[in-house]
Amino acid sequence: MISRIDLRGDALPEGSALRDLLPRADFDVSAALEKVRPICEAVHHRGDAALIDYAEKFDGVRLDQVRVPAAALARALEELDPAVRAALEESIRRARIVHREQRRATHTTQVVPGGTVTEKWVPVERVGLYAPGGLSVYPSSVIMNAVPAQEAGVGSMALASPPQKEFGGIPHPTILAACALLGIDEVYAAGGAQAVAMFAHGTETCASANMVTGPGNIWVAAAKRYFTGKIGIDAEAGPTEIAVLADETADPVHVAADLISQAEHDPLAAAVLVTDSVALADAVEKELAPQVAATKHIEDRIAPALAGRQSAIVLVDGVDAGLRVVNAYGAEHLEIQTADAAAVADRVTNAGAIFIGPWSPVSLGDYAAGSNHVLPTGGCACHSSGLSVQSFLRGIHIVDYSRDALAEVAHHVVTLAEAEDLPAHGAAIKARFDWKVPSK
Ligand code: HSO
Ligand code: ZN
Repeated sequence: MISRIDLRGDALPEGSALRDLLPRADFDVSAALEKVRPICEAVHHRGDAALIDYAEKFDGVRLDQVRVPAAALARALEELDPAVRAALEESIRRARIVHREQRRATHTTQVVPGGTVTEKWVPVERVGLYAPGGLSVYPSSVIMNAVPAQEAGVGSMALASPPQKEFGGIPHPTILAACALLGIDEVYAAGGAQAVAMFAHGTETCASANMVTGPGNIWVAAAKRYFTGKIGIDAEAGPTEIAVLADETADPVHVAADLISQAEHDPLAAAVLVTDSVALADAVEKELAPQVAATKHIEDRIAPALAGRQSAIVLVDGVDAGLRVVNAYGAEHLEIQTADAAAVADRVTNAGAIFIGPWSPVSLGDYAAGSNHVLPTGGCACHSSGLSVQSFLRGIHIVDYSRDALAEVAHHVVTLAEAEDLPAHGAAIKARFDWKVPSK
């Protein structure tokens, strides 16, 4: 059901050589780029008409309009199961507690007397949020995208999600209900690359956005890449990943359940156990079969995800070697199920999010820890972080120097301008001092 990679015995290789030994899914966004190009161009040139045509082609439903009427949002909230509503509200409440504290204050640094640089943090003006509607209808992801944007102070936010034939062409009702709970009233029935194009260019009914965030399939990732530079994006989210670093103290029942929990997302999802305990590896493997058999999405997602080349049990010599492996891997989610788990977690340098000990499973973080579940995949945790308030802010430097403060540094500016053969730069300084640069 899951393969083994035995890294015991020999010394572990360094850096990317180690990473090459570890399992990972293929997620070739560049190959999808050419396919999304005509879609992006059609939405640019034909606007709503193109969106309506693509809804018919890809989602099998002919829309009268792309904008979802307010009444549909209100109805979705009214008809939402009260227990789901309570859980979503708690998830929103906890996410707000964490993300509110990520706000950044304006900060002024006095560089020299009379010379200051202030950094002020300004939210992106308008954000387009994407919520998938295929394998994954995740109102929790609407929360994880919207809350940091709202706490950052983003003034305008719209959401797009594919039209669902069985609901008469509106997006899935739980997505609409989540929007209503979050106060998002601008919602569009548009999916895939065409939804990203709608936000990037704007159409007759949807104003263009400065940034597009949210999970999606490979077409959404390719469209995000296509528009990068024109708009900001969160990340090109690939298939989800869980790595568990565990020793003989871990409970194999928990470890197996947690590996399966993320395999449930996608046949390309990755579940990786890194352990120095053969006894634990055997026990987890024994646990997997009955636990998989007892769950729902077996054939279509969990079994292929666990059997895929992206998943494995990796055997190592000790927790230190395990740390080297998980740091080379850079998992989206990393659980530490070892003795003294907090101290081990302290030594992790590459991960999207870390979950410490037996009572902090990834599922908790997916829904209700307060942390964000939009996290870097595919090893991007080695250079990027998950979604946060910071993702929606721009830091703007404000330079304010007095005459004396400029005079004090003028000769250095002129010298560097001359060294770069840019005399007009120096002239802009000299002109302010009657062309006689004060010397120090
Ligand atoms: N584990 C996914 C998020 C999610 N899980 C949504 C359940 N619903 C990526 O972090
Ligand atoms: Zn999940």
